[in-house]
Amino acid sequence: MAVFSRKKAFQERYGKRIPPGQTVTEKWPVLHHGSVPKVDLAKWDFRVFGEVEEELRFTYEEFTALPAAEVKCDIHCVTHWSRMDNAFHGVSFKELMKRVRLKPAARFAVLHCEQGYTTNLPLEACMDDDVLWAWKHDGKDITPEHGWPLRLIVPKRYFWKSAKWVRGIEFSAVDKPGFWEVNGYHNNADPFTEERYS
Ligand SMILES: Nc1nc2c(c(=O)[nH]1)N[C@H]1C(S)=C(S)[C@@H](COP(=O)(O)O)O[C@H]1N2
Ligand SMILES: [Mo]
Repeated sequence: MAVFSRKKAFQERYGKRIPPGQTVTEKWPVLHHGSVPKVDLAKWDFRVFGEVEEELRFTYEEFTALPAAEVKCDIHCVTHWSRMDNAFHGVSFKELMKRVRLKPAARFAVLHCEQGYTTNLPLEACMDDDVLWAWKHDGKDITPEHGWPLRLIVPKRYFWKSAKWVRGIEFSAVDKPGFWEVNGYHNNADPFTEERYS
């Protein structure tokens, strides 16, 4: 009964913002493959490479000094939970791209993370206004298990596309399915059409 009425209350509050097959939670579950990396900010860098005229490298200080942006968004995990109204702070994808000179062949992005995790996105999905390189959530530093010191946030896709502990982006002429994408998850990952598994 309690569960049912909570569900109804969320449905009334958020309506069509809840994708099919999702249940709203106020907690923030932790999900990933492998262990939480120990990150030394002095050695940390962020690399831009692949189909670019010139490779770029940022230290943490340089990256976090780029013009900041806030994104308010809902998180939808393929394991059926959604967390509504998250406030992330960081640098927008578009802001970073002002510094990147792409080669004409670049059509896809591969996010490269600590410990070899990757995920892939079409470039145009990355260029959405709500895509953010984030290090704060609801006013506080993102915790290490949620991806500190830097994670990508891609609100319009299931959350496995939101790479934690990200260390670089590769631009590519061809799509390169990432860790979960080669392990049975859908390549596109739109929560509203339930693109969960391939
Ligand atoms: N580097 C890295 N990022 C990752 C993952 C991972 O295994 N490694 N898992 C993804 C998956 S499957 C999910 S559901 C979300 C979970 O993010 P959260 O733990 O902050 O909820 O992170 C995504 N980002
Ligand atoms: Mo996930």
